[in-house]
Amino acid sequence: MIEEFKAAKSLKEKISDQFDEEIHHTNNPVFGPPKIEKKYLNKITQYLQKDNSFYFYDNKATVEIKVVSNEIIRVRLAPNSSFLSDFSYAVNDVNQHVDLYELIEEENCFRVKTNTITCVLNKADFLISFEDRDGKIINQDHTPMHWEENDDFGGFYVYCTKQAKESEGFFGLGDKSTHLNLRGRRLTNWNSDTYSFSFNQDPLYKSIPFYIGLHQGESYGIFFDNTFKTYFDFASEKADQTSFWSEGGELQYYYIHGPSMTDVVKRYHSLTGSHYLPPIWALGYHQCRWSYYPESKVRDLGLQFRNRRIPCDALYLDIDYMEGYRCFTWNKRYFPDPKSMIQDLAKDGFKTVVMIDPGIKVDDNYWVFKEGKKNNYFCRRGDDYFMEGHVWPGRCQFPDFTNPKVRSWWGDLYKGLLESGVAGVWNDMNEPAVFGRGTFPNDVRHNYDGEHGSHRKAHNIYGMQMVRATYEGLKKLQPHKRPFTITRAAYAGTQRYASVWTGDNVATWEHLKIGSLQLQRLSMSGLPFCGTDIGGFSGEPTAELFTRWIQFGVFSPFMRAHSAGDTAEREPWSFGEEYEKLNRKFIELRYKLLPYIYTVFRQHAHYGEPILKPLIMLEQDLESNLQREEEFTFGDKILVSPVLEEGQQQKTVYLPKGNWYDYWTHTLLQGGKEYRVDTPLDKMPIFIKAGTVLPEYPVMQYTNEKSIEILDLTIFYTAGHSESALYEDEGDSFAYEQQVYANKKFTVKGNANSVEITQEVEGLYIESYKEYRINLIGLPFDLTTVLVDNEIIGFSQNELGNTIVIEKRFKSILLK
Ligand code: MIG
Repeated sequence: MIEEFKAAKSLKEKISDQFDEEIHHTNNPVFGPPKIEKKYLNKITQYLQKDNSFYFYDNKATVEIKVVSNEIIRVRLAPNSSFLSDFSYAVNDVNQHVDLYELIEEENCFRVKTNTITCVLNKADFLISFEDRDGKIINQDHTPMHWEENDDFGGFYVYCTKQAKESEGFFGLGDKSTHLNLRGRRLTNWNSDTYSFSFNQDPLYKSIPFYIGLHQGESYGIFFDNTFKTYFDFASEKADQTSFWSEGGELQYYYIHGPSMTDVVKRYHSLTGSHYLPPIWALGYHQCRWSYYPESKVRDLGLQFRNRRIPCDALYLDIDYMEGYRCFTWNKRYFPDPKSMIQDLAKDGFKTVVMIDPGIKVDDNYWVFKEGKKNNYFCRRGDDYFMEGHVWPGRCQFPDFTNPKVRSWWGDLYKGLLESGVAGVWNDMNEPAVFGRGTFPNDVRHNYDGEHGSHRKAHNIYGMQMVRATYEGLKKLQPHKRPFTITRAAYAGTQRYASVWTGDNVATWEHLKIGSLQLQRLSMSGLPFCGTDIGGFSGEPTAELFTRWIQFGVFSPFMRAHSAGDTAEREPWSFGEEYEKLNRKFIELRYKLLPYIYTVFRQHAHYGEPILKPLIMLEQDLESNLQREEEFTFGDKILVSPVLEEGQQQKTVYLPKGNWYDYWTHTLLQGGKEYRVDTPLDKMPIFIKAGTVLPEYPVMQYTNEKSIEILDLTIFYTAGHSESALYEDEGDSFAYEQQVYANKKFTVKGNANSVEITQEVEGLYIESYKEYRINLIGLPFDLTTVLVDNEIIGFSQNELGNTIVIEKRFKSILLK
């Protein structure tokens, strides 16, 4: 029988006795030091409760089980019973609302229970499992948690091995360039600059140690919050086991309950934060290249967009705008008067986004270097030398972004750029990348917000802390503007500070496919504002490939074309007139869909809804969907299946259950089966969920170019009850925090011979338009009467069907 410890003190005493027994007397070397070997948790001998944390002890190690919310439980292991400090760059909130929790001791186990889940700890072997409310085991240890002392660096290698069920699928883990289902793969998290990476190459730029397991329609998540080099083996080495382990730090993970995959992702966001609502211009089309210079070239680029009537919101300046690649300077030969140039571009509706890298040139005549040196802001090696390495500017030192003082200094450095009118910042090379040796050596020291550590501990969060400094700086310098930042390296939680792109891809059809996998995966891994370099960074796309990539770009959360400097021109018009027309058509589509896209971002910011949902998230109960990876939705209402093959004139598309309308023809299709869809180059398969109220803006050359006079709402009929949202606000300010937004909920109730549409509006924002033009698609009856708030009004017929124009604050419409 287990002896219950009532006071924390007695367990502490027990733990320190344990340490005393282990002291080795070095002046009496009769025995060699103990052999280093893996050690496993043993029989549970004692336990202790402190509020919502429960401690279990096996005479040597202690495990903490903490109830974070009704659906989230955190597990931590302290091999010698002393926990590391409870600090995380990823997690915002470990003390969420919990309705109730309790500990139940049974003969063979302990049960830590909330009203939704139970964490079961076996007394005999310390195996841990998680059960749902019905007692069904969702996830369980295969082997007790284990560790091995690290003789070189101190601390432990830590391991957790769980059972992998037969046919269980695994998803998540960030930017991995492999199939959506990770089963059968072993992957590593170690941020790496991987120019021209290939399919299955690993690791890449980002480390997101979060995955979702899915078995027989039920899912759960595991977030292994450990910033050291981590590994995941998804039934690869052994078909019945999934393991994750790390080279240091603490074995600390969160079990996140589902059973819906979307709920797992939302709950993961409740821990690590969601992406804030970006400025709406960040959702337009962006044009980038390494590099647009000099000034005349940039101005010409802007002119071309406007003359050719191709919408565009942002132009990017890559490293060549700087003086000798010195961050926060301008090359005055290329850009003699950046402020005037940026102002003129702004008059034409272009935002200017500039690159900033972490490497600061070692140059005693360069103010940034001087300030950093004077204040001791640069990273140092184990023996106190400065961390020096070559990057674009030549020999560089690197700010320690894990030091809050350095972050605040770095944030303020943007002052000059913002005064010149720069609207957004692009942080590159922050894995960190160093020419030749790849990244920093392990002995580099970091402040780690006072927690201190070597580069082994800080490597995976270095880029995140850099872009955090950037984000916080922009926010502080321009408190009324939403920052726009983009980063290449990331760790879990980076979505609070930046959008991401997938780095240096290649202009091949295979890379278009990889990009689609990466963006779907990033979206289910908590980094929803993501994009690829449209067209491929290195190499030359054919005209057809570029157009197909633009099409995919319309449904990429971040839509930016980018290319390396040694490639041919890569603008939407670079491939001749025929293709220019096609590219324009699809960029215009992005702008038409902006009110929908913006609403999807709001739903992410507010509720943690993923932006892209791969098909498996929509129908997770169908095992056949485990293999599908080309169809995904953008938000809940638009499903696409980008064309990913050369010369493809038709493609097979699977539509999940429910009814869907072909966006182009308005043909109604029944879901739950596959269709052969025509895919000439001027089309990509796009489907709208039946029941949707889809808002569309008129095409503009950039967001907010004109005030909208009438808003198009297209109602895609279905029988039964469906809801849609529309969110609008000022687009670039924080006025929405004072309720200056218009958040609308449309409810459509369809019957065989009538449709009722109701609108609820919340918020104080006044839209520029006064009316809606409502287009009715797929009514199953001939329209004879339209009642708006109980009054009869007229309707008209156009090529799309029936149309009514009504005042925007209507409460209900009845169609008969
Ligand atoms: O060593 O700034 O991924 O987007 O154009 C290459 C030049 C550095 C890598 C980025 C790419 C960017 C390029 N950069």
